Formats: sequence, structure tokens, C-alpha cells
Amino acid sequence: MPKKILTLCLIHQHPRILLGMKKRGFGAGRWNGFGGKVQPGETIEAAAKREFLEEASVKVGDIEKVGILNFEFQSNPEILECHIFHALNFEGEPAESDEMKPQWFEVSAIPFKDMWPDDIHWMPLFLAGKKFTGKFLFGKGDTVLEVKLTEVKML
Ligand code: 6OG
Repeated sequence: MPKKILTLCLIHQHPRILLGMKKRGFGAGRWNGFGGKVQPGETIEAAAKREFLEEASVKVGDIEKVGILNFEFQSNPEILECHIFHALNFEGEPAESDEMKPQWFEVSAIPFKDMWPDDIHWMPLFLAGKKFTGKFLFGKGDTVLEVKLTEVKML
């Protein structure tokens, strides 16, 4: 089964969280964290930082891996292995790029209906500072057919 490694990095400074509206490509029209594909020869952490800088002009400092989620699609044999990070500090003012339009949200007003439908499952763990692994199976129209989510102590 082919596998693609992706990063997803979020800044959560309670009570706010930085999300970006994806303007093009996979997941366009949805709010999400920042990230993308890991390039050959690059560590996953380096990819997470590079993508944040490219997409929002934000230089993240310390990042902590908080989740690994496998996304599977009925219509596609390729598995997306998404490494989720919490950025603990950053430099720079979030700015719009060709790919993302960043915006701060109150955590009580996260726009789940305009996000990937897996987010509502794992975001409570993320916001509570928990670590997790899991698997989501998506069917037609990106409906979630199967959810496996486990809290873990270490990643
Ligand atoms: P590019 O391939 O455009 O980066 N991503 C997902 N994020 C969530 N929350 N749910 C999903 O469910 C996702 N699938 C992919 C990973 C794609 C970006 O979108 C994230 C990357 O940050 C299926 O470079």
C-alpha cells in the first residue's frame, strides 16, 4: 500500500488558535493547520517548519509532535500518514500566501463545518494537550466511515 508522509502544524495559544483557509489544491475551501508533503532527504520536523513559513510567513520555533493519523480513502489506495505538531512559539506576523489565508480563532468558535471532518474527533485531544494516534476512513463526499483514535503517552 503506497504511503505519503504529510505534516500538519498548529499554533494554539489559549484561548486562540491559528488556522488557515486553504486556497488551492488538496483540501481547498477548508480551514486547517499548516503543512504539506515531506520532501526527500528532509526530516518530518523540518518539513513542518518549512511549510509553516512558506504558507503563512511564520517562523515556528519549538514544535512538539502530538499526533500521527492515517487517512485512508475508499476511492484511493494511497494512505496519507499525517504527523500533527503543536508549535510552542513562533516569530513573525501570520500573512496570506498563494496557498493559505491565516486567521486566529477562539477555540470556542473553531469552524468545524468548514474543516476536514476528522478534525472534530481529534481536536479536543489536541486542545487538551494530549497525544494520539489513529486512523480515519473516508467515503464518498469525504464522509467519515471509520474512526480509530487512541490517546498515547509518547510518540
Ligand atoms: P498539500 O498536500 O496540499 O498538504 N491534510 C489533512 N488535514 C486534516 N485535518 N484532515 C485530513 O483528512 C487531511 N488530509 C491532508 C496535511 C495537505 C495538507 O492538508 C493536511 C497537509 O497539511 C483527510 O501540500
